[in-house]
Amino acid sequence: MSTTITAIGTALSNSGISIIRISGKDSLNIVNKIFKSSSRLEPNHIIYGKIVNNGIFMDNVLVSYFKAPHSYTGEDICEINCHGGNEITKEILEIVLENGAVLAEPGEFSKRAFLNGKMDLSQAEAVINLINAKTKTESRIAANNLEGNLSKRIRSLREELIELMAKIEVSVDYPEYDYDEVEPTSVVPLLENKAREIQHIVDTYEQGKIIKDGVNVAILGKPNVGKSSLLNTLANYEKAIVTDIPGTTRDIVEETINLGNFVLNISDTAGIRDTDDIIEKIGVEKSLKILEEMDLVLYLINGEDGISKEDFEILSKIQNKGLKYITVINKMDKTRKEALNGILEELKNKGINEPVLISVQENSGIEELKDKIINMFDTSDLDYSHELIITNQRHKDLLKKSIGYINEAIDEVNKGQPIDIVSIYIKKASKTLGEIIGADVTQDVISKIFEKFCLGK
Ligand SMILES: Nc1nc2c(ncn2[C@@H]2O[C@H](COP(=O)(O)OP(=O)(O)OP(=O)(O)O)[C@@H](O)[C@H]2O)c(=O)[nH]1
Ligand SMILES: [Mg+2]
Repeated sequence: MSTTITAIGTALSNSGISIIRISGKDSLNIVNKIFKSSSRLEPNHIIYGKIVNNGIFMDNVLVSYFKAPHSYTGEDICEINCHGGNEITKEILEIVLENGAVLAEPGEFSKRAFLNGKMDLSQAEAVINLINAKTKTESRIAANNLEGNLSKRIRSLREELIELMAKIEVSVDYPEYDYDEVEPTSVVPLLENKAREIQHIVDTYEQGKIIKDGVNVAILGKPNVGKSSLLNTLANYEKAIVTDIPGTTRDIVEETINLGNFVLNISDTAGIRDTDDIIEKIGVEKSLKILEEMDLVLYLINGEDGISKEDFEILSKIQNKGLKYITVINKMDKTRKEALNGILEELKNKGINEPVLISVQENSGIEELKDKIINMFDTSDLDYSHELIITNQRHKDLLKKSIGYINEAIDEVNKGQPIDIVSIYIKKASKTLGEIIGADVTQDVISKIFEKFCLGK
């Protein structure tokens, strides 16, 4: 980290101020070459002056200075607050570059903060989550993790495993001393306990993901059952084309709405049927393919036409994938009572969830449908200011991997293996937990994480 980096830290648009950040050992030198003021720059101070380049006055600015190691990156940092015009901001950045700084890569300030021990990896990831947060809840969770809530838990879990390993190693490596050899079965309760605690954190991911990304929901069903009509009603405007011609929707139509305290990412799909029309066929294939990414499927049946073999085929596909789904019977305004009873009976016999009855045309049953979705995914009773919630897939995957190793350690005990074999898996579990906070990560992982940051952070 011998270079001094710079980037614009604010969004480039006309605004009150823009900030150009400079980090590295030459920060102060560079600024002193272009900044003229009646006062001297002191650490932790911000002073007023002007940027002058080759004798030309450029802008009135405020410059702050943070001396290493007491700064965001742990290096010397200067920040120039200039007027927030696109041109002047870019010009000052150019001048800083001409005077010896190099352009920072996305996330490089935070990467340096991590490498200099100013924050751990999960905290750095919380920074990007805070920047990208779309809801208040998401911001609170990111802020908690930035404060180190996740780090603290991971550290304490890891320390307990390391302590156990130390006890085992002492008893194995120094038998001449009077340490009792650790009996393999004696470590099982602690391991089981840790696996449970980690699983508890993993379980928060489902809610965390909903808070962060919303609920992905697909409206599926045969052609002409009213899928696009339902999308339009939920969205409150005519997003998708609706006609009485089966096969109207060809490609996936997406819309995002707020429901309860989360976001619904709705995909209206092409009605599923066997067709020779090549474009419609591709649409039908897409409808089935997107199931992979869905948290919920609304399966629509046209009550007027009744339920068919194809409906059951698709419903059983949804069930086999273990997806959450709601069966919806639409066009209740046109559905006769006996026909409805027949459909209800058939659904019951096939073990399919009890349907919600709606008529998009008459706007009936829609609120009931919404309530049902809210109840399925509601996170309002979540105490996110106290509870630890994870929203990063990387964290979830590593936590699950560490549970896997703990379970392997328990298996070795059950197989009657000696304690030093058991210890190998405990070590792997602790190493895996370490990757979450960046204690045991490769350069590749670090680069991948910081690439996702924006420029200037
Ligand atoms: N009577 C009645 N007609 C409805 C209702 N909902 C939708 N329709 C009509 O059914 C027809 C088909 O509606 P769409 O929303 O285009 O159906 P779709 O499922 O998207 O059809 P595809 O895109 O072809 O798969 C249109 O003429 C709608 O006006 C309803 O609740 N009652
Ligand atoms: Mg449609």
